[in-house]
Amino acid sequence: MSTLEDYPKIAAGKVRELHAVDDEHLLLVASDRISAYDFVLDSPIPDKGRVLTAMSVFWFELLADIVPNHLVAWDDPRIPAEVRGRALLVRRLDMLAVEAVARGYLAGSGTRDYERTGAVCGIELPPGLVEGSELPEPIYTPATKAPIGEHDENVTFAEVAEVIGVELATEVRDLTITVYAKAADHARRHGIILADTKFEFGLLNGRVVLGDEVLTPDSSRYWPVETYAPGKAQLSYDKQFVRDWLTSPESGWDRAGNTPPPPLPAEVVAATRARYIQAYEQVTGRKFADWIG
Ligand code: Q0Q
Repeated sequence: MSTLEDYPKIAAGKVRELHAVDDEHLLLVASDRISAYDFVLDSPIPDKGRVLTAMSVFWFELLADIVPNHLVAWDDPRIPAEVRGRALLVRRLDMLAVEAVARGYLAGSGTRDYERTGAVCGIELPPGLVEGSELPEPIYTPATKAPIGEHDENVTFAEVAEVIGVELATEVRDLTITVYAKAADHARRHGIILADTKFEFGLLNGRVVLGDEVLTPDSSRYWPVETYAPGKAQLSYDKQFVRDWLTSPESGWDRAGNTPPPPLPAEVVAATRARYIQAYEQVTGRKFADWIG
């Protein structure tokens, strides 16, 4: 049985790592770290890595009829025991240099773009939309990959086409919308609004393949249907307990300053863990207790 040290780390994000297994395979490892307000918090959320890995597996399976993916295995002798359940053995892809973002609702940078220009990524939207509005139909708002800690920069379809060619840019755009629409429909029928998501695609033997994690609360905005109301910032399905505590007087933290947030109280950690598990079980209809690791 291998250990993680056998696999050189080739990339690291705020809460994930990528290791090389062999010429054809990588190991995508999810940690229990959580980020909020652009900080990685000192307090890990137990099982967050396993829940989000299980979520990606569910979505890859549900979407396999409309998009090929890079997933090889989640329970395999090549996956070290120390990360079993929170690591995916994946095919090595030639990643496309675009963050393929689909938006079904107005939120975050999209709202700021819209308020300033009436459009998002150059896509004109009808007047009168507000923060949280459902869009008439999902839109594709690609972005360039930013270094860790910086925000991706929204770009137009034409700018993407300049980098990867119009044919690939078109296929990535169409896949992004189609895959998002199917996932958002499924989630909504299970009580969760998938407001937007970010996909990463790569090439394998000339085919466009879905890579990275997919449709997790780290790569998507998950909103509870029961509290959804356009006209204000929506509650986060998974991070609201963390955000509320950090911005409460109890934490003593000044969000406007540049100091790192304090550690989370045990009850906020426990409640957040429970929310990740609840999101998984609500979306997949599976029991998290049945997941490996
Ligand atoms: C690849 N990433 C993401 C990342 C830092 C993950 C490169 N199958 C693949 C994948 C995947 N997934 C990648 N490259 C080649 N083949 C994924 C953005 C970055 C930590 C974890 N970067």
